Amino acid sequence: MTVISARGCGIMAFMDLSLAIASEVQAALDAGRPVVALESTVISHGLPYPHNLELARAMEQDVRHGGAVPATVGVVAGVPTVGMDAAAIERFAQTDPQPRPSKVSRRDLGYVIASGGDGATTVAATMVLAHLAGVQVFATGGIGGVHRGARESWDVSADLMELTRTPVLVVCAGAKAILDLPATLEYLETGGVPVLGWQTDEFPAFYSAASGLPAALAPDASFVARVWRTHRALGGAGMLLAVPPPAEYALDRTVAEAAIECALRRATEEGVHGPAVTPFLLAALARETGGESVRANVALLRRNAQVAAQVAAAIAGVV
Ligand code: PSU
Ligand code: MN
Repeated sequence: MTVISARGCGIMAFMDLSLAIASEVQAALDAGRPVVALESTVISHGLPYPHNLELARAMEQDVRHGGAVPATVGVVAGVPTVGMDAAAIERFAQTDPQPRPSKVSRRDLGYVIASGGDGATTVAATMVLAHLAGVQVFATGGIGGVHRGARESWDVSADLMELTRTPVLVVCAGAKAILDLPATLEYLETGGVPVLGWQTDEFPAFYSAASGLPAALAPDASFVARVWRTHRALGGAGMLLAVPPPAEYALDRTVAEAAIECALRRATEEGVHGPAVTPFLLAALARETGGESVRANVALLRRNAQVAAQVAAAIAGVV
């Protein structure tokens, strides 16, 4: 592995892969200072414009306020990038440019890189690139999981598999209630992925704090850092830290559930399947709840960025 300086960013070259790492990110990694990775699918496919752009900027600010360096991850014109610049983030957020960045999970990385396109990385693909760059902590909204009806559709997000193999600590608000949450937790248990709850022993259901499902209570960032180091020393890979959504933005559980039912029905009626399912459901939910789901989504993403910065600082040993 060699590191060559380039315009404003370093290029880390692996055998057949060059990774662009923003110089600020590389400097922090070299000095052992905290870095928090952020994903780009939530920008391109998770939230409507302009909320997505405001959110991308706000999350970077939140990470900085927490004393860490943000690294938004994506494939920019065929270049896998850890620490996208403002122009790239803006392009990924825009609705107009054609073609739009594609949604890129682990299996799609090679294709989008080889074809020189823009790729918005999911949780799985962001973990892959963050880990190659040496970033340990990643903040997102919700991870993908086992979809309802997976027994017929086999729709299980690649995020889950990635957590079982790639050592990145993912800070999230649990998995969206559009999913089968008990089945998602079963998968994570089988895969040896610890599921910690941030100051709670309940696994959050994204739009609301309550799911009735368990998480392992983590009282503070230094505790999370100790669990992480031990998990890694034992040969473990990914780990989840689930943060309940801020109470003032949380959606009422019955309202959320009704909106989800409706969104799922429409997805079935319209024959939506594959990678299109999650973006479709998110957009349908936003309409169903008159934008309330988007406000909740933004609030919890920002909270997760703040918590991730604290945890990254504890892992780096700077607090
Ligand atoms: N959950 C959200 N918002 C999102 C996603 C999930 O609340 O934007 C995105 C993430 O990028 C996640 C992906 O990795 O959807 C999962 O997609 P799929 O279910 O197709 O694996
Ligand atoms: Mn899927």
